[in-house]
Amino acid sequence: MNVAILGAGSIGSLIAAKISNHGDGNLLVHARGEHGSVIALNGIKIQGEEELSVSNDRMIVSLDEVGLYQGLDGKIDYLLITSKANDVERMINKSKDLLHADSKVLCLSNGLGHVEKCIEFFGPQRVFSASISHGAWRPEPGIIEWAGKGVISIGKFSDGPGLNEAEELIQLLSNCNLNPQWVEDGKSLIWSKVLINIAINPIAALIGCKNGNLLQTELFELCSSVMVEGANVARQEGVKLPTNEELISKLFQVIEATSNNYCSMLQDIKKGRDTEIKFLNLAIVQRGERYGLSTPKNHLLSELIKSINLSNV
Ligand code: KPL
Repeated sequence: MNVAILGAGSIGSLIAAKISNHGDGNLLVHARGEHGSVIALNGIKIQGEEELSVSNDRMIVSLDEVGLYQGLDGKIDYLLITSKANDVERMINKSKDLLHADSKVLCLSNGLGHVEKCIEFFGPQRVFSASISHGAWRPEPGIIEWAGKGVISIGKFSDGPGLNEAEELIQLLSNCNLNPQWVEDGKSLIWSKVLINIAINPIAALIGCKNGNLLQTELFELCSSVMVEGANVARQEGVKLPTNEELISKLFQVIEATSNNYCSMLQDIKKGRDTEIKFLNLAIVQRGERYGLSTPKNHLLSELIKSINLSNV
């Protein structure tokens, strides 16, 4: 089975290292910057939850600055897009020649709209919905800290492929100890992760705190109300969600479980990178407008985060 991972930052490199150790086919890893160059030269080192070093001859590394490797064109069975949300569309456009008629595509990036983009490009019969809750970050180029074990959820999106077509990949990810799970309702899978991200990321990023600080009563109430605005929009879109109380209790659990993390949006801001706000809170505001639903807290947070991005320029 041939796998391609496009946009291999922390999460993509973690998956790549594990697959290169267990897979029996070709593995194409497309990365960029210093991280990409170090992987191409030395392979990937994982630390934290597991210690693992894989050499560069276990995979084919291609660098974004040079161009996508073409030697596996038409031969990739599973394409995993793991880039930042802002780069998903570019990764999709790059990958068209990699696939064959039965290839399957998953996008593990944060935010709304990626599955729809993949479907538009690759066709509904080739696209799963997916999300990931493993925690990973990069202390140095080429080195991935696996900070917390989570799951990789793969789901059916509308009339897309079902469990049978995901089984081979689920087996591989399970051999890799990456805890894959199948979810029948792929739409609520995407939204459940988005609701967590809109509630935690911009607030922790603006305060500059670890996720755990958001458990203080007033901050947690703010996070919860941001989440409920998002849930109202999701329900208007016909997404089946648990009650608000259940969503809020899930939010509490996620903040507790990730209390020592600096969220991805804060890390982006610290590194002067674009944030994913456009695919998170701002996407909630825009979708809310379509239904005449006002989402004032998501709107304010979006404006504040956008202004940080602008002042970074
Ligand atoms: O997904 C995350 C992120 O930082 O993007 C959470 C769950 C908030 C963990 O930090």
